[in-house]
Amino acid sequence: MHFFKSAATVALLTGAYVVSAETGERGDAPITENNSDRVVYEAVFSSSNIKSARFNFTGTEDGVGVLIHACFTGVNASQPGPYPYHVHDFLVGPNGNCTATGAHLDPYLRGEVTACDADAPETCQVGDLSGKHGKASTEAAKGTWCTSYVDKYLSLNSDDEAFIGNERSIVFHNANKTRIGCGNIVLAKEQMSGGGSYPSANATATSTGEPPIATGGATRVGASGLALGLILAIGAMLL
Ligand SMILES: [Cu+2]
Repeated sequence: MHFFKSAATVALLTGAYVVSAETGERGDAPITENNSDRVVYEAVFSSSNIKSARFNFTGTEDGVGVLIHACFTGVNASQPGPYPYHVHDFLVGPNGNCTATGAHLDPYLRGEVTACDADAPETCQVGDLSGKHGKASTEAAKGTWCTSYVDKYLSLNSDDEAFIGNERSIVFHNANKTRIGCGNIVLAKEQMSGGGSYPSANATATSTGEPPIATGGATRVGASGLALGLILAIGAMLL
């Protein structure tokens, strides 16, 4: 066990050494904790340039970060891709006005000047989802394109500066950064029953319709975590 810990420390130090320091005025974004997988936020929207965009945000089994599922359907083929998308500061304005959403969620004041380095996501704007996890594919102009990932820097807790539930929105852009669709992030489900903070993987974390949700993903994470644990245990015995 000691060996693995040392290796991890070396990897961390090496990583820190090569990463460029485009950190926020207020420092790097901290990894968030206590994000319950019984809480679900959603953003669903359409516009003249995108038939539908659906986001589902939920906590994770271990409470670290936020699990995101997103699907984009029917982007107008005249809009150049791939498509950046972000969590923005404010709600959508009257008549679907995306300009009203303001800038990207950036509680650590990192700014826009230098592009996000996906290899150092803690240095990126918290709301820069496509910077950290990749832009939406042009496949979304031919049909539906979906993605799924855990973002370790968003929060589902209202006392966290990276909270996405306090009147935030999602904005979908074309490759020229023009805002071609936007929608508000709203609370879809909050299930507080049961004893522990982090229920088992088969706990209900469903929502209305697509995209398909956390339950399966959380189970898979659990299974692979178990497998990893076994491999580490066997490795330790061999040493
Ligand atoms: Cu944006």
